[in-house]
Amino acid sequence: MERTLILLKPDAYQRGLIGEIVSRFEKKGFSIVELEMLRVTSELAKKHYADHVSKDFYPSLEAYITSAPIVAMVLEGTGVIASVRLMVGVTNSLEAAAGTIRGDYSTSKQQNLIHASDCPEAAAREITIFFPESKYK
Ligand code: 3AN
Repeated sequence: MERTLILLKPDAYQRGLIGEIVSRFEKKGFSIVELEMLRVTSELAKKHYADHVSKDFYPSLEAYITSAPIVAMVLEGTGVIASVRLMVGVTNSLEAAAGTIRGDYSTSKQQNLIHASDCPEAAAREITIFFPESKYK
């Protein structure tokens, strides 16, 4: 069974959208197999965003992701990685289609509410970072 890592980022927490977003995935029919609220540290941010650490937007990305609690979860289901990416919408929320999470609830490219793994290799890497003890790695 395929799995993906989801992060509901600080703006989702601060805007009271955690329940709304979790509910979309439950109604779609995916299973939540791990779920935890945590505060991302600078060290954890650098691990998760290893591909972005050298980019000019990284300092503000780290400041954002460490600014308030997040909710990390692992969703399971057939085709869950690609399907969740469709439900999330493209990175720039202004361009995200209506009906997607970013398209419906965000106007920002950086404060875009949610992260979802983009391929099986990323999912395995990211699940290990956020749930090192998980049997679903
Ligand atoms: P996605 O989350 O859509 O997979 P990635 O992995 O390319 O997007 O980027 C990770 C995160 O970095 C994004 N969710 C966003 O918060 C931030 N980000 C990406 N590109 C930019 C950019 N050009 N300017 C500011 N923030 C960015």
